Amino acid sequence: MARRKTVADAMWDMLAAAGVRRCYGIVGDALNPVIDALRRNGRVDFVHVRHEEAGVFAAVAEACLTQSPVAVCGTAGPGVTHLINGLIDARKEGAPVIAIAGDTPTNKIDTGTLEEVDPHLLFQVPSLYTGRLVNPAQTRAVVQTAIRTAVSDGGPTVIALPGDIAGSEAPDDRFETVTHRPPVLRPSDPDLGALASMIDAADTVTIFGGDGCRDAHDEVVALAEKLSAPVGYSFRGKQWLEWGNPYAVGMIGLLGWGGAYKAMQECDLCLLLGTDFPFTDFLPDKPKKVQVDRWASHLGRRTHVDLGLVGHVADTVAAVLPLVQRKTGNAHLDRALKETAEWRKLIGHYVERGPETKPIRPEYLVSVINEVAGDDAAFFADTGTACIWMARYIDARKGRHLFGSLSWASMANSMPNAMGAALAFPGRQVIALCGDGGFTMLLGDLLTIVERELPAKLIVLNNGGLEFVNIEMEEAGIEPFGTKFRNPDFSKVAEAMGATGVRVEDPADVAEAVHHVLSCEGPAVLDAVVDPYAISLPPHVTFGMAEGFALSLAKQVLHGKLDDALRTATHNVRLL
Ligand SMILES: Cc1ncc(C[n+]2csc(CCOP(=O)(O)OP(=O)(O)O)c2C)c(N)n1
Ligand SMILES: [Mg+2]
Repeated sequence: MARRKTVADAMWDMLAAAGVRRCYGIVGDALNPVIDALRRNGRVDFVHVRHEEAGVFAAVAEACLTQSPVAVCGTAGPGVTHLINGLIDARKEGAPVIAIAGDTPTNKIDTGTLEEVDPHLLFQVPSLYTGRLVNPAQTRAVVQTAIRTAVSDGGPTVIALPGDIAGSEAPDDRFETVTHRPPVLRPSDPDLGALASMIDAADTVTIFGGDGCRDAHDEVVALAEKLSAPVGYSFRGKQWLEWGNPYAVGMIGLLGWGGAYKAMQECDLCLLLGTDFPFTDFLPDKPKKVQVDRWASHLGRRTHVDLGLVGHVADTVAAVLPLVQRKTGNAHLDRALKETAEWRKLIGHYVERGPETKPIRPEYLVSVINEVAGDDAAFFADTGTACIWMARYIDARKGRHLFGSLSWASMANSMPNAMGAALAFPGRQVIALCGDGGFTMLLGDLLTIVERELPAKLIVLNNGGLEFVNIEMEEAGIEPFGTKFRNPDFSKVAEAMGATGVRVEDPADVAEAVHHVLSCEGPAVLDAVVDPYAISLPPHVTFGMAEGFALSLAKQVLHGKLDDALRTATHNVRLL
């Protein structure tokens, strides 16, 4: 007699039909019938991770890079609580991650039984939708809602599934799901007219773009060309707007560089395209501002806007482009481009002097990686100083991806992010810039990378401490405390775990070590012993905070005086 479908079978049918190709997690108790059904289904690859959180970071990267939903799982109680940090990251990154949370057997719910936790309460913070599947009759509705919400609203959803329900017979139903392409989304004609009038009325326009420019490169560059408008970008916007764009003028914020900050302050009209940039002190007050975003809730929440429009950036810019007049003056654009070129030269100091500067400067290391890496490499940065080096020294190119825990800013994201990317894009070069604190936090999952023979290249910025926090403390006038630790030789750890391990301590060996690690087969760890006193700034220092310190680096960098800042930093004097 043919085997009857279980609830878990039906769930996997629907998830696979929705494009789920992988499920990361750890099995056990309530999830056993779920994993049994996954095995029978055969269309979803189960990636057994060593820590559920690593599985979610991998899923977040995979989901964001592929724009397809990815599943994770954790089993009742502690297994599901391990998912939480990663799921909040998914929420902040807008990643369609569907969590299958093993739940208490239905005959024990609300009795305080072993490992019991209320999924509605637990997932309240990260999840866009939590369905507790306690009756097989709910199957299609709960799974369908979890899929559609994750994909269309861009974020994590949860299916809480007790083992007894997962293994019970599915009802007669059609367990299919339909997928759709993103709809065209642009403002109404009168609003487009208002946007065109504002653009025409402005002598100088600056564009600032974020992640919403993902599919809008050509449209934004065409608009910049017609308006002679400099184009600045957020960290997320960098990968979509920096390459193939003669109008690109860098980033704002404390990771910022180039002419973007001034160009935004000193224009008549600032167009904020697909950005929810949270560091409000860097957004301009003086010019008129228009914001275009796919999400209405983003409009006007970071800064006042004179016009806020709901739309995809590509659709909206394509629609307004024929309506606006070409601008003739180039002075505004030329100023911003000149300032950007000067910044590039300035931050090149670190690189030029790098080969003879001991200890190894992370700026030099990362710029060598930038040169050696391919045009389609996917880069990941841990929260910490790695983000700064990626923002400044890794060039966005057409085929590259730059990714991190950019809004949740969790540590330990980059190695598992790289794992997710390596699984999703076999053969692609995948490089993680790991903090030594971040790397050791989820180190166990190097074993997963090794087991899967994934060619992820893990660059450990071995600075012997939580350098980012060190700098925060120094900036705040607090004596750094609790930020230093002792590291093992990570190349030996890597070798013991089955990966290639290389350690580099002398700047003269950096180029060879990077070449070797990036070109060897399989997983590799480069243990790079770097200068712990490299300049880096916490992203959340505000103008107010920075201005509290007479010689603060932050203040000087905020005012575009990186060269002065370097001179006042004793550890950097030798670079000048
Ligand atoms: C899970 C988590 N814990 C703590 C923090 C606060 N935090 C932000 S950066 C950082 C230091 C990171 O150290 P490391 O990974 O060594 O990178 P480094 O800054 O030294 O390059 C800490 C503790 C965080 N963001 N996430
Ligand atoms: Mg560190």
